[in-house]
Amino acid sequence: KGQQKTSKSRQEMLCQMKQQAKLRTLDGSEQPFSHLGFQQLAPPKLQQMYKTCAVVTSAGAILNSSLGREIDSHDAVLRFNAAPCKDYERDVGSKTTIRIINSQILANHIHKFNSSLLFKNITLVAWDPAPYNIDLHKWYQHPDYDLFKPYINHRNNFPEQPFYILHPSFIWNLWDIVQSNTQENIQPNPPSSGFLGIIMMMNFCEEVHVYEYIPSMRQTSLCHYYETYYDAACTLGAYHPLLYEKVLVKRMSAASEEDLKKKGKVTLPGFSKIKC
Ligand code: NCC
Repeated sequence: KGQQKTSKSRQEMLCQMKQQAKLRTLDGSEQPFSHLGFQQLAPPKLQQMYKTCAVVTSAGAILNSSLGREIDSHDAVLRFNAAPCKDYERDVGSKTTIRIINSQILANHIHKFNSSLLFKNITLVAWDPAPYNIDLHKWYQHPDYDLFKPYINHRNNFPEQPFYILHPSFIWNLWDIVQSNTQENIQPNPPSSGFLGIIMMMNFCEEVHVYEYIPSMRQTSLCHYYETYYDAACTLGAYHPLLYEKVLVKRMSAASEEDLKKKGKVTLPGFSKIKC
């Protein structure tokens, strides 16, 4: 009773993650990208290792957390899309090492991808929902939002800035892992940037500290800490299988009740620390 027969232990889930969620970015070795010169265009593979990392979600609940100092104490800090630090340093910190951006950021001019300081002097990782069957030709012709033209431009204009595109196989592998650990049928849409980022960081951090992904006692329907827009779906999910991602992250984590409640923080071991 209670325990479901099909549910894996924490260790088994971590092991599945380590074995099936190796980071993969577009390297131009496949068509149509090889023909388009992506082999020369893509930067050298990401391989720096960090000891401790922070993943800072954009949830409204991080407001009034005073977590900024703790977040900045990590060796690397991951942020999402257009989430700012300026004016929110006390709660979210001021250090950014990597930013995951969905293709709307590249395609939609309101985000000023080319000129905004949010996207300068950091590593960028972009993604777009490709078809589940990973038909790269179809994806290139019909991305959800056109990220390829802005990517090519940006790589040519700022060749020194590390800028990657997630390989769709990484994204859909993660979806498969969420589904394989969930009783219900989840929606056939990619995981949220938050989940992609958490698992990406497990690839090159010994310890991953995730803030306000699993909601703290400050849980609110305020969608983002940086704008006054209220929608509970931001925290629980509509398009993305967010709720199921969060259940999985919580099951994989080793966090005290206190860290969860007060900080909305869970800690995950990096792949290098998982023994299978
Ligand atoms: O909102 P978004 O995500 O940029 O948030 C980044 C990640 O933080 C986690 N989050 C956010 C808010 C909240 N209340 N609770 C949370 O747990 C999630 O893990 C989320 O992924 C995205 O995933 O890329 C998303 O992007 C926005 C939007 O495109 C960008 O902010 C750019 O404006 C999407 N919103 C819309 O398309 C309207 C959102 O669905 C997902």
